[in-house]
Amino acid sequence: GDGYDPRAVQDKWQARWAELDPFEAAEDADGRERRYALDMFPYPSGDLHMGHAEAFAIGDVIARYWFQKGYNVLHPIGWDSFGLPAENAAIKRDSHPAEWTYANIETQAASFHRYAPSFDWSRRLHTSDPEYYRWTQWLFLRFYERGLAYRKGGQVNWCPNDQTVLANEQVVGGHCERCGALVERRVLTQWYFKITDYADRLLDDMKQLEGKWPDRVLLMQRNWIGRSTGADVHFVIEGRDEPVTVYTTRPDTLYGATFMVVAADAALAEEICAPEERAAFEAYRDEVSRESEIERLSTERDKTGVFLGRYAINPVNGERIPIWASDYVLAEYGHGAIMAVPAHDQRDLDFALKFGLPVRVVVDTGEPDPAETGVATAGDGRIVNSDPIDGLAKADAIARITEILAEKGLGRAAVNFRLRDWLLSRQRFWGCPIPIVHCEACGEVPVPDDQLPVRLPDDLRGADLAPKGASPLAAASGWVNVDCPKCGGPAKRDTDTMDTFVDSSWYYFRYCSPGYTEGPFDVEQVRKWMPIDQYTGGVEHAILHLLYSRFFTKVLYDMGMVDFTEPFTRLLNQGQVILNAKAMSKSLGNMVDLGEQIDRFGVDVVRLAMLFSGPPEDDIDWADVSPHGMSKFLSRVHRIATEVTAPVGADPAAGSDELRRVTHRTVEEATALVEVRRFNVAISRIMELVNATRKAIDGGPGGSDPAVREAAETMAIMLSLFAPYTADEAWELLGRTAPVATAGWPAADPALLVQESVTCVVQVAGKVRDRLEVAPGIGEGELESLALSSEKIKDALGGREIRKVIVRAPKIVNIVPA
Ligand code: ANZ
Ligand code: ZN
Repeated sequence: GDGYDPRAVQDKWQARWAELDPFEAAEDADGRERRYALDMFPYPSGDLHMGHAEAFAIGDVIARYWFQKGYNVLHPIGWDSFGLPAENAAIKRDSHPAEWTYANIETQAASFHRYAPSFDWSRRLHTSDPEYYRWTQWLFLRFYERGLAYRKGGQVNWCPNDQTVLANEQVVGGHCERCGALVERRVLTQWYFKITDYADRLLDDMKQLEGKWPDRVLLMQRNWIGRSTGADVHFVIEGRDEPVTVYTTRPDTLYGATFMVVAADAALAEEICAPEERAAFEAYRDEVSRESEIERLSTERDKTGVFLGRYAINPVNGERIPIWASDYVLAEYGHGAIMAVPAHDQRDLDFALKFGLPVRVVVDTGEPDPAETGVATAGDGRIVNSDPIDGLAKADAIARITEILAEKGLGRAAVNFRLRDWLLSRQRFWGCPIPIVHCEACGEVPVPDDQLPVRLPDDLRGADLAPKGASPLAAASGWVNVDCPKCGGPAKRDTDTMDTFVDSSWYYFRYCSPGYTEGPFDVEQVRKWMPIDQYTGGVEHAILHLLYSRFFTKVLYDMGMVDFTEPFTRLLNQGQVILNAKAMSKSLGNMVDLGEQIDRFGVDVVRLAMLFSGPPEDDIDWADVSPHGMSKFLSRVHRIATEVTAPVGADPAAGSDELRRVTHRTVEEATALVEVRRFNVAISRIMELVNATRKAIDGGPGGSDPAVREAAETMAIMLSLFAPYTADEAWELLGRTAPVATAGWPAADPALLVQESVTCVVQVAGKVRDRLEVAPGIGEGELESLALSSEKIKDALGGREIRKVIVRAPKIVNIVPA
């Protein structure tokens, strides 16, 4: 363009900012209000990509806006640097995972410096640093002391490729979330966090987040926790002392239960199976053990199952019903056994029709017989065939039958959650070691706080880390064998490492006092900075990371370490950057390279193109953005800055009123738009101001008009949120001292926001007697007194009394004399 080279400007300012460091948060309370802007910290896999560029541009607009507003802003950065890819890279390259990890961190840090988010670099942290994971271990021990970290044996998801256990959340459609391998089930003893103890609070505290978090995220959290209410009902089993309890959300349908189903993989099925059915049962159970939970819950699949040769007694009518085993009942939900009501539950109906079991309608919904249509009737209606509750509607029937069950000791009201405890052990190397020692004499012994961190050994590398089905740490005998901290006898370290979601559940606390050595964070600093005002990141973290962070915060609250229960006051999920309506991926070969885009167009153009393409929540199709258009716009701003000749400090009130009105209206509107995160529209307002300023220079008062300077300075400050390099260059050209980033957000002068006056017609007895110039927003009372004090009106009234005054502000006043 015309003398504007965005890349040269970028290089110049990047070097200067390195010295200025304008974004360090102030340690001491200096009277300013604080704001905490957090971006989800990156995983160091290679260099930054387009997705990072978008997320961090959005988070940066918010932080920079707060800097301009004069707040004391905390806007930190760090790395989520434990995890499998580093380990896989180390195996391939015969190196240590730390080498790959920290090299990538440096690459990303350098790219960030160029991309210029307003980070406080002094607070940088890496979760794989011993100074960080020391405190991850400390927190684990506090959870352990509270009974919130425990070991149990049970069926777990096992990835045969990564040779590690996976949390339920990491199994997507029956496959490993990371590598795509078909997940198997294994019985293993593993560490868990007891997040289920917090299920109610995780649900109820979402009230604090309504309207502040995206609705769909709240919905996903709610569904994941999955609270349902109903009743536990006890069924006596013929030939067994203990009754079997089932959980049902529809106790009103109890009289319609025609069989019972036990999860094929539940211990109960194994126990009660009659000898003559055992062979068939065991064959079936082995089949089921290879199925994923998703497959099992699918309503599309043909139902399968076996009869267990045993009967249960329906507690309310004494009916004898057969007990079956099937895969559609899950061992780990409710009690792992259900009462089947085929008339009103589709899964039960499919099963009944397949195996010739009876179907009995107990709710008359007015729909045709399910036994004939094959469609269960799940809606409300009148209860029938259920003596004590006949005639009642669903809600009343549920209440009444639950009462009856409770009175007779046959059951009670119950609540169930879909949420399970958080499986946190991983049989991999590059993670935070679990600070527990196993002693033959003492059992599980926590590593004392003063012996933390339990460091990862640094002599394992390459092939030592290859998956073997047990943690690679088990092979490091020098590391594993220790003296028991309690009795001094021979003991072994726990060889599992923690799920990396543990590391990311508390990093934002650490940012408040990153060098703190007395605990995970300085309680006073957290009190000062938190909760976080704005959290920005991808919707892929809508469930787990946010749920786990909320859980950690509540535990810290219960420990008295923080005084709030929700860590993230506001949440923004940015859209994806896509290409030609398709997600970018390595496999599709349609990745747009961020570095290359920046080399071609410069950082400001890339940032602006992202932010201008639409609201931050929407996907950006990179095929639709116009870097050239953004480039032209920035060179127009640059040119205006070179053409201002009015001196610094010139009183704008002496300048063009017309341009000043545009400037102040732009400030007013852009501020409101930034507040509601409509950055794209805010940018178009700035573009309009640029147009108006261009016109004022070319065809109006010219560059010496102080109003032109005011407009140019205003656009530079506002532009600093979106295109910081160009903004600083313009600011300097305008004779101001850099950086513009903390120049102060402009305030709109209300007087300049008022539209020019409108003409009000004043009538006496229907005749126009005067015309007044008034403000368009004038109040009725003010307009009436203005009209009555007019000399012309007083003359027209000639001393007559007034019967009525009709005011239609701001256009008409009609005076009716007596
Ligand atoms: C009888 C019944 C009649 C049911 C009816 C539903 C409708 P949510 O809302 O998900 O909690 N159920 C209970 N435990 C189960 C398990 N371990 N595996 C699979 N299904 C199980 O659903 C609770 C309902 O799911 C329960 O209510 C039970 O079926 C089934 F007209 O009991 B219902
Ligand atoms: Zn011991």
